[in-house]
Amino acid sequence: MKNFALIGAAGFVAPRHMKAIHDTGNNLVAALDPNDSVGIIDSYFPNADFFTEFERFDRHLDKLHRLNKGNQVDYVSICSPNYLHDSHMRFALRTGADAICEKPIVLNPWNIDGVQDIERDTGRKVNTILQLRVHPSIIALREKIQNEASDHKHDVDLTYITSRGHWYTQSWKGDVHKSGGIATNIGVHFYDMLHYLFGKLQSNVVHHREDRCASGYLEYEKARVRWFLSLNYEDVPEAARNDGQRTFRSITVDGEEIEFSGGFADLHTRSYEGILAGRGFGLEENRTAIETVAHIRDAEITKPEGDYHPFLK
Ligand code: NAD
Ligand code: HP7
Repeated sequence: MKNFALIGAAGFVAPRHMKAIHDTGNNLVAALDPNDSVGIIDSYFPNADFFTEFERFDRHLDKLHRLNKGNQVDYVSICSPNYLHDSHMRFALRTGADAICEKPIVLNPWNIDGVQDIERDTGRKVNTILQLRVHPSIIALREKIQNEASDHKHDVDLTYITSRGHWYTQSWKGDVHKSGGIATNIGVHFYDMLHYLFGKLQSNVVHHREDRCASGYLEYEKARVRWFLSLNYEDVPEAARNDGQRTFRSITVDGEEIEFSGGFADLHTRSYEGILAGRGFGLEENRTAIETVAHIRDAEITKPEGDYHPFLK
């Protein structure tokens, strides 16, 4: 049984980490969050220690590491806002633990280099949560593409609409300096997935970019991709809205729909299983996705001419 500590325990995604730690048969020994609304811990680990101050959390983990052999923390799970990830990963590694860090692992590619230095210094490892890589439909599609005899490029349309209310823009998620913006905070999942499926990134053009919606064109070794990403309920297609849906996720490959909108439950637990078995995705595996989002954040907007997504009115 491994010991875990958790940073960002009061947030939206933290319970998925608590469940994954619990369901893989491990123990949460300590949690940190400046916000003390963390009663959810009792549902999984009623004996976990909780800290609202970083310094007390640090002292506690240090004691476990140095004085309490056998009880040291093996993994620090990081669920804090995106711009704090690199700092929290450094803390985890220096504490003598491996890190399991939420996406996006960092905001800019050069942040990866800095954390890699600490990995080398400490001999510890960073793992990331990129749960689409463990989604059964995506794994099946990857195998199919890898077994193809020819190297032709597929035509892919990716539409990812996940409605968020006004709160989103007011929170750290709506602040580009803290979240990286919509393409970094939400889109990173599918840019990573596209790279995982279709190989090296060759071209990255942005047609539209604002706080709640972005769109563009990406070309990979094995695909040409028109993508559209939105947080606006009005962008959910009418038929889906009439079915009561607030989320619309679609990938078509050469006009054929890949069923992947279901199957999102429990992907954190699947990710933890892989990490615990030594198959976690590390810093280097994140580089393409982080380069992609950093470019989308700052790229000049190109006037759409040919390859723009049909939802871009
Ligand atoms: P959130 O705002 O709900 O939670 C973040 C938590 O971090 C808050 O409780 C906040 O108090 C805490 N926090 C802020 N500063 C801190 C600090 N210095 N030290 C410790 N804790 C601090 O956000 P969220 O939606 O839970 O997102 C957390 C992370 O998880 C982000 O990186 C986000 O991108 C990622 N996320 C991933 C998925 C996924 O599908 N993989 C889903 C949601 C969020
Ligand atoms: N929701 C909240 O109540 N609070 C939140 O902070 C977020 C959502 P889904 P996930 O928004 O930051 C996705 O779209 O898949 C509500 C991204 N992950 O299924 O869990 C929301 O209004 C993630 O990387 O959300 O998370 C819905 O009612 C990103 O950080 C419900 O929760 C996160 O949005 C479920 O919403 C975010 C993927 O797209 C895989």
